[in-house]
Amino acid sequence: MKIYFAFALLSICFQLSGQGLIDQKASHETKALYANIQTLSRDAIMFGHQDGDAYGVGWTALEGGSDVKDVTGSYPAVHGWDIGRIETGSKVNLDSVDFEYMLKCIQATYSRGGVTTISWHINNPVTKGDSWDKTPAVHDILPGQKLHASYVAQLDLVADFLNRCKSGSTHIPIIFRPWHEHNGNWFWWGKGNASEADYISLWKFTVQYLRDTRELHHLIYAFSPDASRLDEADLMGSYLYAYPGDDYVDLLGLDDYRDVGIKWNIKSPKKQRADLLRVLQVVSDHAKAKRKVAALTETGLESITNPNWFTDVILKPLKETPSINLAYVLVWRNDNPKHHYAPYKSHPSVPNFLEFFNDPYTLFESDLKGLYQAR
Ligand code: BMA
Repeated sequence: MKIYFAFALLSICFQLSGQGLIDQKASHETKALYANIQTLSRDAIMFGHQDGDAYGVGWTALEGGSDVKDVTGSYPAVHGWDIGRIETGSKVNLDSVDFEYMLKCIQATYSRGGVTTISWHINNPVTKGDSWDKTPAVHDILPGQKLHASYVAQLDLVADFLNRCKSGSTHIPIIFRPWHEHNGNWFWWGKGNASEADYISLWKFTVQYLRDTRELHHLIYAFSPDASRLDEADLMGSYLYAYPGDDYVDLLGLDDYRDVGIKWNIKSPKKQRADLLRVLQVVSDHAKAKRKVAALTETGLESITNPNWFTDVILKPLKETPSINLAYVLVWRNDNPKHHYAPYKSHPSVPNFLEFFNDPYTLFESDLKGLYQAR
């Protein structure tokens, strides 16, 4: 009897501590990562950077290179990549990152204890144009439709790459974030270019194919609407536009460039701060109610024109609002001096970024311990 109760208790504890993963066969490391980032989000946030290991301002494909590491001495905790163009058989992604190089970086990240997330700026399957080609295409690639077989062939290329994300015989857990910013109208899978029902079908098919058909069990699926298209009067309802359901999403994300100082937002910094916190509170609360993880999956101020951006716009507001619990905040890529979101050596925001780095609330790769081990 005692033993039975001990087991029951253990299983309840297990359920309470992050049983949100939609893949019942998720690998040990994937389950551990999910539970651990959920736990750490209670009093800290990991810092992430897109493409940061492949190039930065003034350099490209330098093994071990990273603007963030140059400035702080540590890699970011979260390493973002994009596999757009992999579906065409291209050897490089839409921003010229070599997929073999990407794979090596993903393996190196895992061996150091860091986290990898992957988005997918997939080309338009109807026109072969890029993601921003708005020609309707979602319906055509659904099961039973005329381009379905070619979509499956493309998904196979994605699955092949994800399947190669291994360290020895262990698959490296990946936060996979397809079909992002779908409530905006700028991508072919976005609102206005695809129906809500078709978007949901596409999401569900994609998950089922990768998880059940291709049997990939190292993926954490992230949903990430864009803040700029949410309805102020109905944040939660509009956030859940085209939500595929709790059985198809692990991580509730938000891409928010609007509330962090973007040029066209004429609201005062104080109002933007309030807007950012309000929407993140909704996402965080929703994740908690569903026992899932929340994150600020994309943000940044292009060229960091406010040198105190990292502490004033991100660190202080989040740290001062302990009810918002996010696993990570990821800033976009460092392409050139006019298009970069993390500092590089000699950038005026460096002292402020070091303050951000040194604050115990922010986690960089050097702060991470045992994320892939169950606690
Ligand atoms: C955008 C810009 C583009 C890039 C795309 C995908 O925000 O950075 O230059 O091609 O993301 O990474």
